[in-house]
Amino acid sequence: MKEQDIAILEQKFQEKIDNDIKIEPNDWMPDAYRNTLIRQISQHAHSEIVGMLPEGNWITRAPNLRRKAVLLAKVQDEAGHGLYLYSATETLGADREQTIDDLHSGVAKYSSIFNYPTLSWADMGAVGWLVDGAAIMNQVPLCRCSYGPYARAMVRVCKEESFHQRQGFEIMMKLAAGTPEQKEMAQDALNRFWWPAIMMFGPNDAESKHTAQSMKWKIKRHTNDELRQQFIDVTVPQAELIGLTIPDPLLKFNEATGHYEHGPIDWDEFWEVVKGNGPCNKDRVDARRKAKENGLWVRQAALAHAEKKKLRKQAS
Ligand code: FAQ
Repeated sequence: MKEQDIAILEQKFQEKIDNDIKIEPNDWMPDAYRNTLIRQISQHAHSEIVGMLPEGNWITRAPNLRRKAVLLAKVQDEAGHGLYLYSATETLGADREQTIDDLHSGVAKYSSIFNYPTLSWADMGAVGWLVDGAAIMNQVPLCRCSYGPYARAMVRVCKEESFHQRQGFEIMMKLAAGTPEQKEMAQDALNRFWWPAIMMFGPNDAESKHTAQSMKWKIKRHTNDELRQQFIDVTVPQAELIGLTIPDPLLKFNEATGHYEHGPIDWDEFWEVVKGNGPCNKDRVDARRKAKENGLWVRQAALAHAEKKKLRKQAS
């Protein structure tokens, strides 16, 4: 295609975006837009799937049947989210197996938060309250993403995440109102998960290499720092309500701006975790790699069954 023709297509594409018309799989789109979406959506899918591991760790040890059933359902929801998102990457022409192999080989990223261990039952509360809470803050605007299949997948995902956030908060609320040991457990979980949850929103705006372009394409509707601030503003009063302390001595409410100001974020820790050097990176990727290897016979059996069914149908 001539350069001039591409320029016209790009202009029409941007006009559609500026007018809030969704881009659908068969529409023309610039390669860079397609690649940005494949990168973000596949990393999002990997996060959902790897995100099952820290909570899956507690299913067999949930304190009662009700908690076990709820946690099991939540972890299963995360698997569903991963599957919608892998399907969304396929609408862009990505090969699902390749994207999964990219996770296993370390080429593709997934959210830094899932490289922290879940050491106590209270961590199930902290993950639901803070991690799902941060995920919703980031994902509600994605329901208005310019790419149709991603935006539509996010509508259901957000409904489920909001249930997850409430179940996490309810665990924390109960523990915080329990015995001194239970309250201490809840506080300890908050101490360990607060800063990693703050980091989930990604590098600060000055360091974020993709935000400007992604906002122009309306893939992202807010910057990383805007969403991080919204999350802090919403979450601090929730902690106060249940009598827990945010582990940030510099946190203070600014009457003039109506926002909380927070202490410095340890970006060295964030980048170390993103690079693969967090406390659980190796375990997480190993677990996913093993799941693929151990599930090979199931995939082969399903394919053989489908093939047999097809042959039987052709013969009849
Ligand atoms: N961890 O230029 P930016 C969940 C990377 S789902 C690791 O700002 P962008 C559900 C980034 O990829 C949680 N890497 O990038 C659940 C880029 O590297 P690249 C996941 C990170 O894309 C709950 C580089 O840094 N949510 O929790 C992180 O514009 C409970 C520069 O960054 C999504 O994926 C990080 N935290 O903004 C499941 C939502 N942050 O790719 C189980 C969709 C940044 O060039 C239990 N994604 N990086 O090699 C997004 O909204 C965006 O991709 C951001 C990053 C905001 C994550």
